[in-house]
Amino acid sequence: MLRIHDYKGFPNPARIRIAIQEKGLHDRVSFVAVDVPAGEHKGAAFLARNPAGAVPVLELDDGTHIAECTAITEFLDHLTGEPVLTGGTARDRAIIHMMQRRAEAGLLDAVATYFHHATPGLGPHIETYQCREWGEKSRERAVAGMRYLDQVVGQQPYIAGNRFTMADITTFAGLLFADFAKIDLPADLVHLKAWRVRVSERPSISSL
Ligand SMILES: N[C@@H](CCC(=O)N[C@@H](CS)C(=O)NCC(=O)O)C(=O)O
Repeated sequence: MLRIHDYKGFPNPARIRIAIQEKGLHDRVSFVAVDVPAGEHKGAAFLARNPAGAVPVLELDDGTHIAECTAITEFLDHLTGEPVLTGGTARDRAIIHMMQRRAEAGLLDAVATYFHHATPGLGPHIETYQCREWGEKSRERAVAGMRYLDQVVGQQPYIAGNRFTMADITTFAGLLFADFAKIDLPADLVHLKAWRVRVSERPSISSL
């Protein structure tokens, strides 16, 4: 049995929950709740699993711990069936990783930086260093990221091409986090809005 240490409802954990559903792996995974709002992820026991102090973390039967959603998604995608989320050919894999990283750095992580630096974030017991200016700048970066991704899905059905992949999952989680942090999707980004409606209908996402 694989164990996922996470906190249900948070955006990065959502990435892995979507990947598990897409791959039909729900029967092979159990979830271990980490009390992130209480700061459990910054305690010694959790830091031994992931020194970055962040969820999700995948724990294998042999005790190996794998952090970072891209790495966990790679593992899950190769565990069973075709690697549909991370690509089968060198070209597809490269494009999916490139687009995933653009969505991650340009949207999801930018929203996270705004949330942790320019809002109360997870509270003073966790947000021990805040730089408001960098937080506000990151909000602008997140909106620029939305604009870029809107152009992308104006030209092709999904973020990395013609199929739903890990890059779509990262983008969806970025928009989820933007809602939570109260960064509105600008009204004129009609392509990204339509894409979001479409991917939200996937069982992996509608069942979140
Ligand atoms: N790059 C990491 C990001 C993980 C991350 O930041 N997770 C958030 C939850 S959405 C977290 O644990 N935050 C706790 C904190 O910032 O104190 C990944 O891909 O897994």
